[in-house]
Amino acid sequence: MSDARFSPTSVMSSPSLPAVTPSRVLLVNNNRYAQPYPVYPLGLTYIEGALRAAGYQTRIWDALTDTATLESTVGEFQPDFVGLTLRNIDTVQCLNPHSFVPELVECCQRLRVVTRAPLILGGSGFSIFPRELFALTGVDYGIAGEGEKPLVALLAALRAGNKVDDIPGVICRLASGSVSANPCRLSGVFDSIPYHDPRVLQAYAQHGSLPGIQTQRGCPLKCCYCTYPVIEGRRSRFRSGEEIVEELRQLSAHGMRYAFFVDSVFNTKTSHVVETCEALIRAKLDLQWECFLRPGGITKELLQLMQRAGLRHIEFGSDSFSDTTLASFGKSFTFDEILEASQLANEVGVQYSHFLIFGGPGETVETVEETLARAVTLPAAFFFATIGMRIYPDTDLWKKLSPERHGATAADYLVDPRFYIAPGMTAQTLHARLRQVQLTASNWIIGDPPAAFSDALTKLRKRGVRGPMREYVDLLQRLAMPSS
Ligand code: B12
Ligand code: SF4
Repeated sequence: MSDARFSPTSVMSSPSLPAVTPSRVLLVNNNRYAQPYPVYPLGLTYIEGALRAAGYQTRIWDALTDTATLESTVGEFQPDFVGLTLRNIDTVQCLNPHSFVPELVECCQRLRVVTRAPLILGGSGFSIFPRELFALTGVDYGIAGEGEKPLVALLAALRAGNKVDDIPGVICRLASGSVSANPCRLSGVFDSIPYHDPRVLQAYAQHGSLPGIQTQRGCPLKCCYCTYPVIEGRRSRFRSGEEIVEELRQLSAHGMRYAFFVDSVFNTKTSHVVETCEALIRAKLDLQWECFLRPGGITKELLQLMQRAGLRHIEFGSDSFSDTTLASFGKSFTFDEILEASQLANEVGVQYSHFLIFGGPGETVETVEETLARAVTLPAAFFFATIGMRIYPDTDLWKKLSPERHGATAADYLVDPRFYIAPGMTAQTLHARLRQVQLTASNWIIGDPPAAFSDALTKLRKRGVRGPMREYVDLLQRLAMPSS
């Protein structure tokens, strides 16, 4: 494949490839982050499924689990295109931030040394800062938002020498040298079928990862900090119960017994939960799962149905137990609903955790104390606490703060993770307060779990122990608790 054919500045006049030319696409996952456990590259499985359906040969190179180097894989596979996924931009730890962008830039540079294939970047992290990451990494193309159809369209256009600057979500350099970024156009339906490469799936299972499944895309709600509607769109698109069962059946056939429903919120629509769970009950799969739920609109009957369908653990995206703070975060429920959902989960015997954000807009010392006092009233609950609110472009928080007015750009917020902390508190004072709580209660994790906890969990998982992290937390966190 000649260099000129795919050079980013000449795509519009490139000659077409003969139709018989086989095309190989290497898919690169550079995510080595293993907190809270290594996360299976689900986005790439959907991309791989779409590429295979379109007749491409594919291979995943995974930084965490591949024993072959990136360079030797490129040498052996000889890709015509390389697709890279960027999931995490940084660790989202206000007190100890670590950006993954330099590692991605280095990965692109390594690829440039060993291949002339065009580099195409996508993924959830990329979709939050597409123009900025496109510029920083120097890749040839970017695709923001869901990637299956746009990537297949992009590769077809490149192979045919056609224009690419009208494909939804695509970012590219034009012949003039300027950058074109097309608006994302989401598919009306969510009908993608992932391809689970047994090699990658098993390697992640060995590392203690829970395989993911997505039952819907999009979130219509408007929490002030949230990037999910930016990544997936605001319009919900649901898969049918039968499709979901089919995908879980595939995972089950690969020996998976526990899965993670990665939907931003599984219960955006009660009828979707009912349809999915009824299909799962009919299918009698030997598989349990966990999911994110919003606390509003949960009934005992719904929880029992979910439990019969395999639900073992709920992660509530509650954010705060203070109604004042919930309202200023733009949440659509109140503490009474959180309490009721927690009590119901406890009553029917489903474990649950609450994700909390301390120090966001509207937070005061009083609301922090209100949240801590109310946490004690939730039966058998577990808490994951984050300090500060990461500020992302295109969110209500961004609009409210308008960093541009103060001379900052989105690029500044990409390379240097920035967090909102409400007036009257600092990340340090919040951390000190939460540490006081944690020292007397083993059901709190602040930020990432301690390294010793993650190591112990990985060892358990390697011995075949599966299930939600929460089940080992009481014991393991005591083992890992720092002495100070
Ligand atoms: C579920 C989830 C989790 C679960 C994962 C469970 C599991 N077993 O899989 C848990 C809770 C463990 C988790 C942990 C973390 N998460 Co998380 N998580 C998510 C969530 C909600 C869904 C991810 C997902 O699987 N989506 C489904 C797949 C199919 O979509 P996708 O990966 O985006 O892929 C699509 C497109 O992006 C695109 N695409 C993907 N790759 C490629 C490649 C190419 C070439 C192309 C063209 C397109 C393309 O096409 C795909 C199909 O349409 C997202 C938010 C969101 N709505 O996206 C956050 C999200 C990915 N997480 C995020 C973060 C930060 C984390 C943590 C660092 C948080 C922490 N401090 O603990 C950890 C890191 C984990 C790790 N080791 O990597 C951030 C990442 C961006 C950022 N801000 O840095 C997100 C976006 C949320 C946010 N805050 O904005 N997470
Ligand atoms: S935090 Fe959850 S409910 Fe709120 S907008 Fe984001 S995905 Fe939707």
